[in-house]
Order: sequence, then C-alpha cells, then structure tokens
Amino acid sequence: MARKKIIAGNWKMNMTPTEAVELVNTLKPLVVNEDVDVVFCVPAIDIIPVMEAAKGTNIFVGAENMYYEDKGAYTGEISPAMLVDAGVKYVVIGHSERREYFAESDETVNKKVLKAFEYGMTPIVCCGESLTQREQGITIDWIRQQIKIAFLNVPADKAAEAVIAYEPIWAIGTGKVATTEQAQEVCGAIRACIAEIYDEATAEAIRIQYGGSVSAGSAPELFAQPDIDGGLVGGASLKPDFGKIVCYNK
Ligand code: G2H
Repeated sequence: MARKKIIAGNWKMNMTPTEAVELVNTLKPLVVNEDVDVVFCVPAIDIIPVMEAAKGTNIFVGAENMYYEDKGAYTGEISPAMLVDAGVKYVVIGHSERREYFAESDETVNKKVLKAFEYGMTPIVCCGESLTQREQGITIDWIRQQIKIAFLNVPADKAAEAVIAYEPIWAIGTGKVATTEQAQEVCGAIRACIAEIYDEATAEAIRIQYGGSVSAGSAPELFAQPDIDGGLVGGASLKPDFGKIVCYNK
C-alpha cells in the first residue's frame, strides 16, 4: 500500500498564543489536501489554543518536544501525559536544535521515542549530519548510527508507525536546500537501515520526511522522490506558502 504523505510545520520558538490562533485561521482553508496528513507542531503554550482553532479541520496538532519521564520534579519540562490529555498526536523528537542547544543525545532521543509510543503518540524522529560530516563523506554512517540508537528496543509494529525526519543541519533555516538527489539518497539509506534493523515490511511502512529550507518551489520535486514521504517545514510553515507546500500535488 502506498504510504500517505505527511507534511508537518515546525513553528520552533515562534507565535504567541494570539498570533498562533490568527495563523491557524489564515492557514486552515489553505492546507486541505486529502492525500496528505497535515500536522502543526507548535510551542507547548500554543497547543491548546491551536487545538481549539483547528477543531473540525484536517489539521493534527503536534508538540516540538517532550520529556521522557512520566511526571515529577523536572521544572520547565512537559510530560507525555500532558500532551496526550491536550489531544496531541505527533511529537518532534531530537530536532538538531534540541541536540545543539539543549544537549540532547541519541540516548535521550531513544528514551523519548520509547515514551512517545508508550503514550500512543507518533514520534517524528529527527536525524541529520553537519556540513563537516558531509564533507568528510560520513553522512550515511552518521545517520545510520542515529537511527539505530533512536530505535533501540522499539518493536517493529511501533517502528512502522513512526515518522523519521531527515534534516541536514547545513540546510536548516539557511535557504540552502539539499538537492533532490542528496535528500533521496539519504532517505533511501534510512529506509534500508530500517529494513536491516527490522524487515522489508516495516521499512515500506515507515514514513520519512525531508526537512531543511523546504519551500513551495522545492516541495513538489522533493516529495516526488520514492523515499521521501513529505516534509518537516520550519520557516515556510509560518506563512501562507505552507498551503502551497501541503498542496504540492494540486
Ligand atoms: C528544519 C526545518 C524545520 P527550516 O529545522 O524542522 O526548518 O525549514 O526553516 O529550515
């Protein structure tokens, strides 16, 4: 069965609750595409107002992060139960900005992935190489290692439901989108890695996004690649252009 595309906005640390509701109201008529699962991953404080504003639409609301413990003395963190109670379905795990500024490691990513599944959420598991790693020719080895650790102890039936976002760090917010060939090559290698860890059926089912300066111009070619099942979109998800990205095939 063909995989359904999944296109997610990652708002990062943008949009007050008031601005968030305005943005959802602007975008909701523009992001209707029955061929695509549409997700708005928003700051924690925006989740409930966005959920309200998106009621009755095709928009799923996602979180940008969560902690891997159930509850307790972790000041400033948000728990999986809080997200589930608010109606969150998807959660971004291990974005490179979390790894760079908040010391997230492959090991904490794995703990969060396991916890998201335990609570019935779908993790959007991020991976990606730096420019230095690409220039050293170790991109695929690096990504394979990130994937293998992220999915440690995740059973095949859960892995099949996961979303992986391949985001080359050098392409994030830089306007420097990876070429279609570069993006397809790595997404294909990720699928092969999943087949190795699990089996062909799991690899065929898992959805793999490309992220990194995706725009309305680059989306159609990227999303037409055999191993690219959509995108994780930062800057462009805050603009009406996100509607064009979601409707890339119209
Ligand atoms: C990569 C992406 C969204 P942008 O971080 O996850 O952001 O599209 O702004 O490069």
